[in-house]
Amino acid sequence: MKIYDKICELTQKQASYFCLLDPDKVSLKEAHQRASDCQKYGADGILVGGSLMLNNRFEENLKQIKESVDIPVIIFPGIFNFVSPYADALLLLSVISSRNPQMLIGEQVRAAPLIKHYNLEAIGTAYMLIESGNNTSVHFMSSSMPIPRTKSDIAVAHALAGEYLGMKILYLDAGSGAKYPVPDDMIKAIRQNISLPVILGGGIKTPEIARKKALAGADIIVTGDILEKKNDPHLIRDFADAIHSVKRS
Ligand code: 1GP
Repeated sequence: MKIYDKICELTQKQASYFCLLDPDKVSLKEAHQRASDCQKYGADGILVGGSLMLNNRFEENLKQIKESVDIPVIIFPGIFNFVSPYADALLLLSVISSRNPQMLIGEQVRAAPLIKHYNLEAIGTAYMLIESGNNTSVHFMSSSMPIPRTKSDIAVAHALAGEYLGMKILYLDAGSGAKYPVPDDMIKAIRQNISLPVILGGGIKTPEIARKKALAGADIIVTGDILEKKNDPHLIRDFADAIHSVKRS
């Protein structure tokens, strides 16, 4: 079964929880334990990636993560140096909130031949960056202006464009370590207008906030930064339980 189909199946029943592991922040020694904890404590999938690549551990790290779990391991590329065969799939992001051609199509053209070479499942993803109250790495690295947090109408227009362009998933991101996550009313407005699965991340600091975002209509909630800061695997369980309590049917 394709990972995309698994995601659709999973999110039709209840909201889902993905952990983000950034190879720049996870040492090779830690990779196995961190990934196993994600699965053991209830995550439905693992995203691997970040805005930069500060060392050459990415591929080895990804391989260890993949070998440690049965849940989907999906590359979440800040830049497309992150293409590797040691994953179940890759989110082929186009930063549709940007007007920077490199992030809209340039990076994807660089990545496409390797994706083909590795026969990797690429999931076309409409990625929208939302104002977060601080300057996150992805804001800076993508040289793009985020959508203002009070402008749900602009966000809906972008989301509709992503759906009409045939993208398969929408990723709403305030950026890793965001001061404020994507607002509930923006999520609700998008949910009322599009049918694509919605992934939401950036600045989700507590299970209660995660649950609220799922209730507002996000299908998959992602946490990265808070897990690194707290370094407590039981927090994964708390996030998973809070998110899974939001049923869809
Ligand atoms: C960042 O959406 C992810 O792109 C996760 O954000 O690291 O703030 O949880 P955090």
